[in-house]
Amino acid sequence: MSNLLFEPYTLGPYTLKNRMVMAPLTRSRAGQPGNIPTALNALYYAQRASAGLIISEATQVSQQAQGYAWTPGIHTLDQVIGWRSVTDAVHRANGLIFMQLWHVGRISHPALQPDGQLPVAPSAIPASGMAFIANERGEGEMVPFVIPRALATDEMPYIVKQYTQGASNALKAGFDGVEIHAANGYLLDQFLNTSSNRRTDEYGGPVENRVRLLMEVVDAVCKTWGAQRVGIRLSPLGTFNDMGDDHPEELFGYIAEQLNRFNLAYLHIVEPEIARDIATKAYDPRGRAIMKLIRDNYRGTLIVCGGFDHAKAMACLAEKRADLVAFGRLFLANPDLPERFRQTAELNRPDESTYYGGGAKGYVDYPTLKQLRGKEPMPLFNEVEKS
Ligand code: 8OZ
Repeated sequence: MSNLLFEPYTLGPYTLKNRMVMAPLTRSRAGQPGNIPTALNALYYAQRASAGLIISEATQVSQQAQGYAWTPGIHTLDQVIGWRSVTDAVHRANGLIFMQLWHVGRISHPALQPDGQLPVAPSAIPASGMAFIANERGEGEMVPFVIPRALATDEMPYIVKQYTQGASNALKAGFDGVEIHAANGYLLDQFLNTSSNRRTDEYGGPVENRVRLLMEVVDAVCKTWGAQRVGIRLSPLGTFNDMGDDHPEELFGYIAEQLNRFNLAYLHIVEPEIARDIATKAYDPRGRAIMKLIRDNYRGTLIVCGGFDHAKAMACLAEKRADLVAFGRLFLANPDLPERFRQTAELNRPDESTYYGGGAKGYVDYPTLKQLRGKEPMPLFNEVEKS
C-alpha cells in the first residue's frame, strides 16, 4: 500500500514535503525575563524541520493573553527578534513554521496579568482547576483559578486587536503563517461553549452569537496574512480546562460551514476522542459523528491530531478522513519522526517529567536514528546539560 504520509501536499502557497505536521506543544522554556525565544528554542524547532509543517507552541498575543509561566509571547520587540532566530533556523533546515496565536482568557491568574488584574473571560465563571504561575523565588507553582472578569461588549475590538497585533508581529518574525488557537478551553473556545459563555449581548446566546468573536478574529487575521496562510484549531467535545457545550454537533457543524467563506490554509481538529480522554477517560460516542460532520461540511484542508501512530495516520489519510496528520508527543521525542516512520524504526519514548519548564534535558537531547546508530555525534546540548 502506498503511504500517503510521505507524499507532498499543497497547502496554500506552500508545498509541504510530507503530510506529517508537528503539533503545537507548550514546553514552557521561553527565556526569562520577558518570555523571549532563545537559541535553545531555535535548535529544538530546527531539529524537527523534517516535518511537512511545524506549528509553534501556543504563543500569547499580549500580556493579558498569558496563562502559564514561561510561555513565549509575540507582543514585544525582543520576542519578535527571538522568534526571528527560530524561524531563520527552521528555514535554514528547509522547514516551514506557522505560529499559534493564543489568548487564554480565564485560564490565567492575576500573577501573570498586567498590574495584577483579573483574567478576562466571556462571563464571570471560573474554570475548576489550577493555574501554573512562577512564585517570588522564580519557581513554578500551582494556584487555584480565580473568578475572571466578564468582558464588556465594547472591549471586543480590543480583543480582536490583540490577535491582529500578534499576527502582524508573527509576520515580522518571519513565520510562514499563523494558526488561531480556538481549542482546549482558551478564550475563543470559552466564547463558543455554553458552559463558559452566559452572555446576553451579541456575543452570547445562540450559536451565531457565540461564534461571533471567533469569526471577527479570523476575518481580521486574514486581512493581515491573507487567508491562505491562516489556519485555525478547534477541539470539539473537549473537556480540558472545564469546557462543555449543550449542543456540540450543532456548534461545530455550524463553525465548519461558516469557515468555508474564508478559504483558509486549514482547519486543525483535536480528535474528540482524545480531547475527551484527557479529562474524563470516557469515550463520547458523538466524537466520530462530529468528525464526519466537520469533514462533510468543511471544504478545505483538514488536519487531525491526537494519539496517532504510524498505522493509524496512514489509515486516516487512506480513508480520506483528513488531509494531514499532526503528531505531538511523537515529534517531541523523535526529532526525525518522518525518517523513523520511513524506516519503520524504533521510537524514542517521551519523558513526561520534562514536558514543561527546564532546559536542554528532555528538549533538544532526544537523539535521531543516525545519532543512535553512531553515524552522527550526539547533540552537544546533551553534554552541556549533564555536566
Ligand atoms: C498543556 C499545558 C499548557 C498549555 C493547549 C496550550 O492545551 C495548551 C497547553 C497544553 O492547547
